[in-house]
Amino acid sequence: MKKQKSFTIIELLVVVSIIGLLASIVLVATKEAREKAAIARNLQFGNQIRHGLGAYAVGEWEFENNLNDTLGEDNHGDYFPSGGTPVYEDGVVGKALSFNGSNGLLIPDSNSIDPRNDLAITIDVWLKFNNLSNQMIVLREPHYYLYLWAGKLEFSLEGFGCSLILTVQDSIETGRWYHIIVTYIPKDSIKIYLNGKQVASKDVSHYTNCYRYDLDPSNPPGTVYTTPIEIGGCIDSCGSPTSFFNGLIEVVRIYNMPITLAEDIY
Ligand SMILES: [Ca+2]
Ligand SMILES: [Ca+2]
Repeated sequence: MKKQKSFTIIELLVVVSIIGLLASIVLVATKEAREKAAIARNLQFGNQIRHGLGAYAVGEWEFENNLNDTLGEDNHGDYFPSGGTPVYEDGVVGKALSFNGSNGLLIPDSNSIDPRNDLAITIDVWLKFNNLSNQMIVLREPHYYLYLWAGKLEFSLEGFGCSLILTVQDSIETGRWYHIIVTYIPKDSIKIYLNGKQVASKDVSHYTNCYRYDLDPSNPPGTVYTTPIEIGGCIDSCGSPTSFFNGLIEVVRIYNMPITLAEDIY
């Protein structure tokens, strides 16, 4: 008589756990593939902006084992604290500058970092947070500030005296790479893109009566924008250094022109 084959409970559990393990491997592999594809798309998009707006570059700091400006007019960075040694770690595609919560970078004032084109600005940053304390990412007094505040990403445009603040409501996590693009289209809108998605926008077309420091006759040309660009902290313009960034910044690119896009990058 033929003996009927059957699974014991233990065999069944082994089979189920193997299936579960295989499924989780596939899921992880799929998630990793998706994340890699998203990073590739964002890198490509950053390169397209660079290609399109390169002529309007304030500067590009890629932190490939140096603090040099690789696109603007030699607006190279000065490390803070001066005399300190920059630490570079692996980033998204190359090296990233490590910020430990007490160091930062200053880009000294020059005519080429001053605003023009009606204060138009586009900022493109890749970064990873170590913690979610309040911290500055990049700023230029009295023009723009990109920072993390109460766990939310915020951009503030100050050149109007109107304090135009745009907050991203999406949750921010530590240990994850973010590609952030902020663009201000003069007299039209401010937009923030996070990993390819438009996550915040503000219509500013009705802010027509705002005060502008650079148009005030009591501020002669050249006297308004004398500050450095500050990356990773409010180092120079806060009286005493504060709000230091803690994490990695792979690249910062700043342009004096806006980008106009459909709602999402992809
Ligand atoms: Ca880099
Ligand atoms: Ca200046």
